[in-house]
Amino acid sequence: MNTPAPDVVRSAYAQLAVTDLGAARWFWVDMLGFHVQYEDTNSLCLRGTDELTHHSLVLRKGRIAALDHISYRVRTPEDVDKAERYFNELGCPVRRLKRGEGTHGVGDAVRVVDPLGFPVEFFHDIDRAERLIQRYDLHRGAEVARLDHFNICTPDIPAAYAHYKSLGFGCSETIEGDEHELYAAWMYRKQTVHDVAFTGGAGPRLHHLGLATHESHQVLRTADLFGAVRKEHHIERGPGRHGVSNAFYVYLRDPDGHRVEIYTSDYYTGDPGHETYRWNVHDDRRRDFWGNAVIESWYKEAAPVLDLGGNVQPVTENRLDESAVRIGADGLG
Ligand code: 4SX
Ligand code: FE2
Ligand code: CA
Repeated sequence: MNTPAPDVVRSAYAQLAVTDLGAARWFWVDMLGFHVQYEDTNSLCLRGTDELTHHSLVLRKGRIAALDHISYRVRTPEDVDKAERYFNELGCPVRRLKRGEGTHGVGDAVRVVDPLGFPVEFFHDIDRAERLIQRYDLHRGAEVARLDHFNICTPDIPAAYAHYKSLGFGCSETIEGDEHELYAAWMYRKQTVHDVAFTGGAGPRLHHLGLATHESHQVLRTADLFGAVRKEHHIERGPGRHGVSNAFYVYLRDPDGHRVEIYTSDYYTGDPGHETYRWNVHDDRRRDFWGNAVIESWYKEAAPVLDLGGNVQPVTENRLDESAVRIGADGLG
């Protein structure tokens, strides 16, 4: 394709449809410690302690629990035009939204259904927010600092890799079979392990949102907090240490089943020529560095995604099933 790709800065926010805004508020605000930046009867705009833009998570009331869209910030206003041309040229559904027509706090934006079937937004302009980094008096719960990444389920990992590669993303790590079949990949624009990662599975579906905390004790504290209020069933996997990314993690499910990862201590990827680190799918340490098994729900369950008209996108079944690999930390067998 000749049309230049937009210059993506980072994964910026996700908008989730939730069925009970009050229950979602308990989970994301009271337990995880997100700050409420804006609120009306149908939605909440939330941000972490380090975020200087209006929100990194939007919860809006919906009939079913689903991903409304993921959103990337681009470097300049002209990159929004580039995104519009780029996805038009790919033949994708594209919609331009002026300030006030889309999500609260966000300016001129383009929403597309990308070639993988995901609802994705690109914007540059967004309202600024007050610095809360040192407002320790306001930090609560898991003390989430910022959005780190999106993890999406797709049946065709090589196609997802190729699409994001053409959008200018680097690849920090992969999981590969003996013949280098691609089971999973972690790709970035900002200088961390990832802005987006692909999990093999029926798709398009949202696997999880990754939220960064500063320190590993906040991951442990998160698990302790859910145990303390007898809500331990919201803890799905971990705490543990990932092989891929080296991050310390715990996965939780919100009241609608949306999965979130509390994530900390990955590494810098910004040097030119940063090399991809390739894990073999049989390496027991790849998904949990201590070799703890991944549970089945983590592989199989994910949230539906919506199209630009708010309807659920149909899914395609996956090709390679990592959970069926007999040796390894996934150890379902
Ligand atoms: O399970 S993995 O160790 O492969 C992994 C999963 C690594 C980093 C992540 O953010 C993740 O969700
Ligand atoms: Fe993750
Ligand atoms: Ca094991």
